Amino acid sequence: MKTRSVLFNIVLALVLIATVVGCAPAPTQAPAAPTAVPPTEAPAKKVWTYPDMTVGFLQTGSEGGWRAANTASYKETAQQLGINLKFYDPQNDLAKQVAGFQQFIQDPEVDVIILSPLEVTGWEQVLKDAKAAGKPVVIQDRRIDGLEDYYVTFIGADFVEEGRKAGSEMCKLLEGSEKKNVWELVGNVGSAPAIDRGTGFRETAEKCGINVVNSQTANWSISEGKQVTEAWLKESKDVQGIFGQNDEMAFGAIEALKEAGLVPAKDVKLVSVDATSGAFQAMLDGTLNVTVECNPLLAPQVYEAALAALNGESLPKWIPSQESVFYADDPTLKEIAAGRKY
Ligand code: GYE
Repeated sequence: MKTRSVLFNIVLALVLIATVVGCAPAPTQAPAAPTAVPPTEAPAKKVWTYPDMTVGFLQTGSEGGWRAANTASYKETAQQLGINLKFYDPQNDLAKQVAGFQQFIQDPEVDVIILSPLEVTGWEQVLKDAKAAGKPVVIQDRRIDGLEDYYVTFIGADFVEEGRKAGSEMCKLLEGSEKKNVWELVGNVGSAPAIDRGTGFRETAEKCGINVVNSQTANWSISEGKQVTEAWLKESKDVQGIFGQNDEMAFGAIEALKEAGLVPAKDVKLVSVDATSGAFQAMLDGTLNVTVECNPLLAPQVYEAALAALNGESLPKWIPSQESVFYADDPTLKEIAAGRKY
C-alpha cells in the first residue's frame, strides 16, 4: 500500500511540474530574430578627374599653322590638367588614322578617344567597336557624316558659315568690279572643311554675281597652292579673286601671282580661312585682303567633354566654336596680331 502512495505522489508531482512549465506564460519578449544580414552596399560610383584620364588622340597630320596650333593646344592643356595623353599623327593618311583608332580601342590604358577625322566617312566600324569596348569618343575640329549614336559630341567650327563669311567678304572686295571671276583652292578631298567651306562660299558669292571659274584641291599646302595657281595662270590671267580654303593655299597663290607679274590683294583680291599668324603677316604686308578665323585652340573644351562623358554626363551632339573675321584695312590689325596665340 505504502509503495503505491509513494508512486502516486511522484506521478502527481511530475504532472504538476509539466503543467506549470507547459502553461508558462509566453515569454514577455519575442525570441531574438536571427541576426539581420546587412544589404550589400552598391559599390560607390567612380568619379573621374583629369589625372585619372588616359586620352588616345588621333590627329590628322602636321600640314600647316592651324594644325600646329591645334596639336600644341592638346599637348599643353594635357600637361596643365595632368592628363595622360597618347598622341598619334597619321600624316594625313586615312588608312593609318583608322588603324590608329583600332590600336587605341585595344589599348587597355586608353579610357577615352578623341578623333580629328581626316574625312567625313569611313568611321562606322571603329565607332561601333569603340562603343562595344565602352570607350567614349569625342570628335574635334572636323565633323563626320551621321553615326551620332556612336560618339559623345563634336566640338568644332561651322565650316559652312566660314564659307559664307568668305563669300560675303569676296563680294565686298569685288563690289563694282566689271568682272567677278574667282578661283577656289580646296582642302583635302572628302574632308568636312573642304566640302562645307565650298558650299558656304557659293551660297553667298553667287548672290553678288561671282563666277567660280576654277576649283581644285591643293591639299591645304603652300606648295600645292602655288602649283595649282601657276597652272591656271598659264591658261588665263582673267581672274579678279582667289578664295583659299586655308591660309597656306592662299600664300601659295600669292607667290604664283607675284611671279606672273600680278599684284596680290590689288589686281587679284584674296580671301582665306584660319586666321593664323602667317595670315596676319600677309595682311600687314598688303598681300592678303581678308582671313576668316577658324579656332584651333579646342583642347580645353574637348577635354572637358571627355571627362563629362566618363562621368556619364550627356552632352549636345555639336558644340560649335566661336570665330571672327580679320581685315587688312583694320587700323588695329598690328595690335590684334600681337595679342594672338597662333
Ligand atoms: O582650315 C586647315 C587644316 O580642319 C579646320 O585643316 C581644319 C583645317 C584648316 O589643314 O589649315
